[in-house]
Amino acid sequence: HILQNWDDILLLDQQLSEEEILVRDTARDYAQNHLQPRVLEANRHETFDTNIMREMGELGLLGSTIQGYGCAGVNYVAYGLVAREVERVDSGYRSALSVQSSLVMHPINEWGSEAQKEKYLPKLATGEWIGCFGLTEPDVGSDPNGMKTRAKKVDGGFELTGAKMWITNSPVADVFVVWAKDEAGDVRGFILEKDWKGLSAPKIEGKFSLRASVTGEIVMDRVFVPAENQLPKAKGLSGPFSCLNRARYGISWGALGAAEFCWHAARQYTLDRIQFGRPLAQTQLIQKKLADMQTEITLGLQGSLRVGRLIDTGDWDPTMISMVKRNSCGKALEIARTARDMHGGNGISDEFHVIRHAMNLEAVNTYEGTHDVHALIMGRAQTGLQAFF
Ligand code: TGC
Ligand code: FAD
Repeated sequence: HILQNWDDILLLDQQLSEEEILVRDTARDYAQNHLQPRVLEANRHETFDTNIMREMGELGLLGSTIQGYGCAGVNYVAYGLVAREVERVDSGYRSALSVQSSLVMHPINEWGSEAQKEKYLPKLATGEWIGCFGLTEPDVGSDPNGMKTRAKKVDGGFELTGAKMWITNSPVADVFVVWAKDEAGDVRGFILEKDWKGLSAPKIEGKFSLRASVTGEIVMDRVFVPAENQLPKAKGLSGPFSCLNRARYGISWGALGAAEFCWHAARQYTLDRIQFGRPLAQTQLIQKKLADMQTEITLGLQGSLRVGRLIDTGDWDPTMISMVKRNSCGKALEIARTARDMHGGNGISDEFHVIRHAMNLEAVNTYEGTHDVHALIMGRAQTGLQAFF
């Protein structure tokens, strides 16, 4: 039999290099042995242990695609495999990894000066410094071009005023990559640091999703930013969007990791649970659900792998990323809800983990471009007509 593992029906492992498998296994070992044991309490009490960043840094998981500056320099397939393993445990932990790597380290590496790279990247790579990314505002989410945050030119730099909302890690961040419009109306990127005058990052309380990840605001009241802290090479929305491309790609793998957890849990639960004198897994309805889960996850992973290979060879376009981000998030959310249902009453207990994944995936389906916004991006690409407004 070629098919050794029921959970790898298209032999994905065969498509990976030795190095990719090594990275994947390192992340899997860490996630299963060091994240899984903490997640229940973290989710219950809405706490994020910042040591996790240091631990990920030690393993080379932060900014892992960057060459130099203490980063591992692996390919985008390996980055995706790591996201899958971390999100198999919790989407909130993958969020922390995505933000640090794709939304904070990537823009500094891509758009920053040499001095900025040398100052910030090594400490972000080890997790000594935690970063956050401020694009969304209270009145501006899907349409970031409408941002109100302003950067006013002053002697020696800029003065930033505005508010960012729903910012992963902002309450614990040392480094803030913030996007603001300058006096000419161009979107520009700035690196701010904790405790600068006029800068605060209050925590958003009461989330029912991603409770193991800390989310906050960024409030800027005439924060002075020295000229050397402007990202010199980013001008226009392509600056923040280039970060989103990478994070969205990682999410396309990550969401499927969460879905795999839910699929495996539902399979095992229905094998073990006897009703009407036989395992639930011996009923047609349950087997159909398991078959649907296997199909969506397996095809989804093939899509993410293909996009990863295209990113690695430079033959990619953001529309492909919209497709896999949208597909993985929508399908994973559906799978998590179905797995929750298949666990019956136990499915609403956090000790079975599926309800946590389902709640997390609600946010994952919304952030980094909502499910419908990605449909509009794809629709625009194939018709040439924009339907946003
Ligand atoms: P549009 O006219 O399409 O483009 C403006 C400029 O940007 C360029 N561009 C891109 N560049 C690189 N990659 C992409 N994906 C790009 N998309 C557009 C474009 O070429 C143009 O450049 P230029 O030089 O000609 O000016 O802009 P639009 O305003 O019509 O865009 C509409 C839309 C819907 C596509 C866009 O605004 C969008 O994607 N909205 C969704 C917003 C979003 O995803 N926010 C995410 C916030 S961060 C977050 O959620 C982090 S959660 C992380 C975690 O915890 O894991
Ligand atoms: P809106 O844009 O107001 O959308 C509301 C609804 O309207 C959605 O269903 C949407 O699909 C729909 N809609 C919007 N436009 C259209 C249209 N033209 N046609 C049809 N339907 C439309 N942002 C950051 O910058 N940094 C972060 O670190 C970050 N982390 C986050 C963490 C969490 C837990 C969450 C929940 C969000 C985070 N975000 C972050 C913000 C996230 O990116 C936004 O929530 C997301 O982009 C959607 O914006 P919005 O919430 O304002 O919704």
